[in-house]
Amino acid sequence: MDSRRSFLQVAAAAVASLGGVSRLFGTDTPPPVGTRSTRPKPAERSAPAVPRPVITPDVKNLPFTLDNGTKVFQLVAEPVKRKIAPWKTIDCWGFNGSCPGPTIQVNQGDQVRIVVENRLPESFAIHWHGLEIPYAMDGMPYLSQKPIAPGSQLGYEFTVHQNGTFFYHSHSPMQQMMGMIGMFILHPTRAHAPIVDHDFGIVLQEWALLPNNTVPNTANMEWNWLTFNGVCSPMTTPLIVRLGSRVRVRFVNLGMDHHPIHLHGHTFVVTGTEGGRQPETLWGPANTVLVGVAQARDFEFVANNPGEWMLHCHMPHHNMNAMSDLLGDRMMMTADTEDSRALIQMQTLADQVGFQHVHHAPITPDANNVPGFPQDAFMDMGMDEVVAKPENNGLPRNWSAMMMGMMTLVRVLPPDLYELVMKDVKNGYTAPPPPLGGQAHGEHQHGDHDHSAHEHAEHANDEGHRR
Ligand SMILES: [Cu+2]
Repeated sequence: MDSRRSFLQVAAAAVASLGGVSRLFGTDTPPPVGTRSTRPKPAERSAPAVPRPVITPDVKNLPFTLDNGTKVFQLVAEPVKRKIAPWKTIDCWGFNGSCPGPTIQVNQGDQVRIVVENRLPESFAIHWHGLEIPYAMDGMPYLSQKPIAPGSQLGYEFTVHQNGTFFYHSHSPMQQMMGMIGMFILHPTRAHAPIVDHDFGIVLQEWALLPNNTVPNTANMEWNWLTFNGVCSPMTTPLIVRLGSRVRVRFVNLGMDHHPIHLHGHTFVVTGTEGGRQPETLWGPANTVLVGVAQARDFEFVANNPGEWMLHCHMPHHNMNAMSDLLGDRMMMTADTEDSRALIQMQTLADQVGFQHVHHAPITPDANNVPGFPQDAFMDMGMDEVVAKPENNGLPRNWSAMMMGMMTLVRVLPPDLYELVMKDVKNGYTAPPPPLGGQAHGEHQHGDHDHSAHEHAEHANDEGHRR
């Protein structure tokens, strides 16, 4: 049996079984859960230490050429169309066709030249956030330089002597809120101990988008679309890690709000800030880290607990989309409505994208008579097919139903499954999501609003919903 088949069989069996994903990992020899291993073993301290490249899911790296030892990057500021959700493409600004801009990765001690070209309709300058570089390179319009006019370019050149998680951004506030930010990773000359096996970076952004409008309202003070690396969950690409590995995740925030980032199932230590590596004496245990505006936070943990773990901003409205009342008519009503009306809204959305609206979790027969209903009942909207990609292979059916806004998964996979998923990623193989459970599902559309709440509840139970 080839490995692809065996993986799919394992995954399908796991999804079919009650308890779903826990079966995927087996229970014979559970690894130690909750153990903190922040102290490196002696062997790790002396190991050869070339830092691993950082992976920024859904955002590419900026390539460079070498000019007599100088790393030369071409950074192009331009309008970008970014699909932030399957039914929402926005007109933002970014770099090299990407928002956030592509990730720049260099090594401590590198001589770097970044040629910045302006293809925007207005002038701008670029600031290297946190970098200790000559004043002339600081990117302050009218102070350290003239603004870069549309159609022109400017080279910034400096030597990096720091290491850590930094970012670059336009120094003009409205341009920032149009998306003009990117990660700038400065790798240390030797990897920090304990050495990490996986290193990820995520840019936090929020957007104010009026209904049926594609241009962010940069002057707004409330936000209705929240993104990790430019996409809302479930479009976010999961972080795939091997069970037992040490993982670093880096966050940067250039928005108008703070984001308490929370990881399920593990305890981490904050090992770095926007100022670089923190001394080990400051590594207190945590599972949530507040990433304030203009800040960076790195945290590390040992992925010793197998599962599909959520990593998300814990601000309730930040792990949802389209929640704020930007016009008189709310996009999603959470009060003064009832089940069938709420479901029509969701079905309308599902029809736009072209996916089947999977039925929501069970509700009581008298739900419509309970003040406050519905709250989250109508919001689960599985769209596994629409967001299918190799990194999602093997996830249980309808996994995407409650994934929204600033959210992703850390998939802590045992070695065999890890290898299979990574092989799929390498080969670009997307497994078809498992079929919907229950019969006659396809005929049961939410557009039929004469279904009673009782029928809803029964049907949801038929599907063997996980919740
Ligand atoms: Cu948040």
